[in-house]
Amino acid sequence: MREAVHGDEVAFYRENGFVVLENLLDAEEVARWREVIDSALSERESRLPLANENYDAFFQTEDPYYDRVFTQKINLWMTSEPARGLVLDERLGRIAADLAGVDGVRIWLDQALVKERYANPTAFHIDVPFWSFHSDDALTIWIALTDATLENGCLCYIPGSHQTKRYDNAAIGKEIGSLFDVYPQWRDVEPVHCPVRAGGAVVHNGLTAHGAGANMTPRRRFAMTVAYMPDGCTYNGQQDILTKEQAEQLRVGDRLEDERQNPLVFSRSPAAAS
Ligand SMILES: O=C(O)CCC(=O)C(=O)O
Repeated sequence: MREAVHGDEVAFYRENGFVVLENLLDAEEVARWREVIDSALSERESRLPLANENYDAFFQTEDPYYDRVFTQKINLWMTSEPARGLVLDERLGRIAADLAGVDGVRIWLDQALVKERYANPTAFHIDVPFWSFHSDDALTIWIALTDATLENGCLCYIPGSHQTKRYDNAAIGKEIGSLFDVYPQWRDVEPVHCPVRAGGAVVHNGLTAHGAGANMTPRRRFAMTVAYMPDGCTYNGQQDILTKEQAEQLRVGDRLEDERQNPLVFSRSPAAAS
């Protein structure tokens, strides 16, 4: 695994809100990730670690269109020991912290996102407004476990959109461009498509507008993603992927630092790391 990001990658990321990291994993590592994540997926029936009734209504509602955007399984690190070993890798956390320019990061969530053969496109959206904290520095490392191509739905970004720093959003629904009704200033910005070979990754800021095309091939596009929040983020009152019980116990402004839910993956502080 690549252990570091270069200065020009950091500069590109900060300016554009995304960056492509080719060869993050080598071929052996890709094979291992694919095997581990495939097996974690087959052991997991529900989208989240517990049964649906423990979560927000969104996760209990059937939506046949959304289900055909991707197969989405969240927080596999909680239900698969081998997946935990891969997802909570400190080297990925360091890359996240270096790109964001923060001292430490906690995991917010992981997601396997499998765009099945002939799956629907992913409508443009931004990520942080869905989540239980506000931060301009949260980010996702999206790792391609199969080649992600223009034909099968590689990611696509509106460059510089993270600099708007607003938390209004659009649903990942049938209208792929409804985010541009919320942010008309982005409608005419040329999107940047980011094909990436298996083992490569794209990293995007949680406020960067992004989407993906349909999978127009008879093969699945397989990605594993890890989303990080800077250490010190606080609860904003949105339940998102937390259980009802967790949400009831949290007050707006509480730090999200429960090691069972949001472990510290990387920290520059020797005290926190020990
Ligand atoms: O994989 C996709 O199609 C969308 C990914 C995405 O929205 C994300 O990782 O934030």
